[in-house]
Amino acid sequence: MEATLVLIKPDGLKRSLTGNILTRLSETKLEIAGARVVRVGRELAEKHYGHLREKPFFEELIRYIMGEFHDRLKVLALVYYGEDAIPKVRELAGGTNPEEADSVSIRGAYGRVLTSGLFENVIHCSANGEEAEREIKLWFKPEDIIFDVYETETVTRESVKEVVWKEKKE
Ligand code: DAT
Ligand code: MG
Repeated sequence: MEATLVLIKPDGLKRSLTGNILTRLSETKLEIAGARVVRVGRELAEKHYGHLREKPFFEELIRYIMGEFHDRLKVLALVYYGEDAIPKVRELAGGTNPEEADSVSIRGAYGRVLTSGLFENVIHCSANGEEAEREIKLWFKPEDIIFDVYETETVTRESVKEVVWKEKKE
């Protein structure tokens, strides 16, 4: 059993593809173990795509995942869990370049290539176990996932500031 990270990217959200994508992913029979709507700041974006820092399309990729091209400043982040979760989702997602991806795959059906050359490919999914662990730990806290997909520990922190719901005064 393994976990994989899926992101529905800003183009997927803007074009109302969430339902279609989740339906396609349900074909895998994998379990959704976590889900968050996330506003992606530059720091998170650059960490997520850190392995592509040297690529000529890096800056555009960062702005894309931050939602700057689709006036949707968010992504939907999901953790799928189950047997062979990583290759199952990868296969359904299709190749990185949507023009070369299998036409029945999610990226093949819904992705496109911009004139700049950037691949707007609708979803992200982890490529292998090592990346899945790094990415899931970047996007999720242990408490946001319904089971411990990786080892956890309990630490006590003094004077950590936390935003909580304001109590209503009757
Ligand atoms: P994947 O998303 O399939 O794991 P990746 O990790 O190599 O692929 O790249 C991350 C994203 O960067 C990818 O989804 C789209 C963009 N990208 C990758 N290679 C590209 C290229 N040659 N030209 C334009 N965009 C590219
Ligand atoms: Mg990748």
